[in-house]
Amino acid sequence: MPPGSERRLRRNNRLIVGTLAALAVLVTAGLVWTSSRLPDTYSVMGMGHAEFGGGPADPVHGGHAGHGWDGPPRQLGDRDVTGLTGPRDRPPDVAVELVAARDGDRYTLNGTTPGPELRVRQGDLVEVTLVNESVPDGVTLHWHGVDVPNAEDGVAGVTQDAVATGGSHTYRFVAEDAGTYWYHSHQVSHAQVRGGLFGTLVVTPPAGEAADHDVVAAMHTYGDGPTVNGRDGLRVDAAPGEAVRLRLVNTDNEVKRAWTADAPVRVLAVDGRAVHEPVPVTDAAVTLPAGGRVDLGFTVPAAGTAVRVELGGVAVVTGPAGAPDPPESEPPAETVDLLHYGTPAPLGFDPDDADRTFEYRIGRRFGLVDGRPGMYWTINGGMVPDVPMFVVSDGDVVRMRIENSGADNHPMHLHGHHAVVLSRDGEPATGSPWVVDSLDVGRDETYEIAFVADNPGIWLDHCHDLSHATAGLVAHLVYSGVYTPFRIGGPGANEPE
Ligand SMILES: [Cu+2]
Repeated sequence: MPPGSERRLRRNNRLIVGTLAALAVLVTAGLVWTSSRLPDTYSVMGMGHAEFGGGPADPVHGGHAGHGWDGPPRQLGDRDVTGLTGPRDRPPDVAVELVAARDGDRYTLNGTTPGPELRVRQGDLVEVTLVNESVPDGVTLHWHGVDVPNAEDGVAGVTQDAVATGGSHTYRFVAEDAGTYWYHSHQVSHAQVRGGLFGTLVVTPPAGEAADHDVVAAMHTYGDGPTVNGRDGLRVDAAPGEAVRLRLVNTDNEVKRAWTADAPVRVLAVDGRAVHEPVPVTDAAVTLPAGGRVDLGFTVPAAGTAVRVELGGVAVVTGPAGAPDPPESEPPAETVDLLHYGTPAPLGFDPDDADRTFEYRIGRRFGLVDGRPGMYWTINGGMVPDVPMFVVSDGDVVRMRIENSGADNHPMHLHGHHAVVLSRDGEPATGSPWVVDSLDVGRDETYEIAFVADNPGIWLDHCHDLSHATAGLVAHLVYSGVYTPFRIGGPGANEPE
């Protein structure tokens, strides 16, 4: 062989090897990309991996690892979500129609945002008919903090199909627990909630317990800054000596603080659950996680001055008509620590005798989801769709340790249940039972919570910073034997986050 052709051959070989290597990289990247693609439609029943928390496994949710999750579940459960409804066999005590509409980035219910304030009495059977007039992506209503039966929970693709334009859906539930709640769409919620598709819901206690003034204040940021009930401030006329219950609702994605320099306040309730023996505090703020509620109690000063409750850029002023607005006050350095506020009371169950114990460890890393590279949240090390499905049985006492090692806070919201906070960073709770449905887990914080699994269904357990939820911070709690026929995507174009 002439020396020149040997060189050419070596060159050609190098070229072939180089081409094959480049091809291998491309094919690998392509496979990774393809395997990260989410199916157009899938069931949350089949996604991720089941965790049993030390309790018995369940054949319906038997430890699968994401294989075939775009197909039907391996075995149908004996309890279909659609059967887990509120009472259908008697007339409602309260019937409301809410008509959803979209105009640009703004969403309304019955022409307003927030939607109408719903006030019902404890024990009422509530019927709400949601009509979608003009929201192209479809809508649902989730009753945030109300432990409704699963079929009434309003999560697109999990408990129902999103209501398409021109359609309607009727929700029915008994308002069993007095307290402050809110409702919002759980379809494309990161856009719809921020854009205004929400309202407040108050369940009033039996007569005799009411304050002289019972006021709801929804704290919401639209495109153009903070508002209270959609306005730039709220004024309530109240005489000296009168008692006020101010129900704060944080409908934003960020944690909020509220405070006043004008009167001692008591934290009467958190997330719709009464605080036991709340003491008056001065010079301390209360915090509200995204989605959380706090009821403040105070008395209009005998001197006839007004009380200005600061909500961060907006305020609620309560006082005699004509009394001047108090000046704005600086945020106090102190914050009411609910871990030690109020006094203990029986929980009604023993968290030390748990049937299941789960970890909910939140992290963050680079990855591909649905072919899109980016930073994504992880739960127990897995990235969506490889997130845990926490499996419980009816009546279980459940403990959960929520650990946040990320650089951001996460307002964790468990649907369908209230949980009691046991500890933060190992420090035990010593005050009133601190009962929540929305708990802000700050950066590098760890909380232990416990609850009783007393509401069968399949429930979201997710971050209520809805921009985090869209980036994968969503897991599910499922009861043994429960099955949902609904699917993410599909004919309903369901997209809960
Ligand atoms: Cu978050």
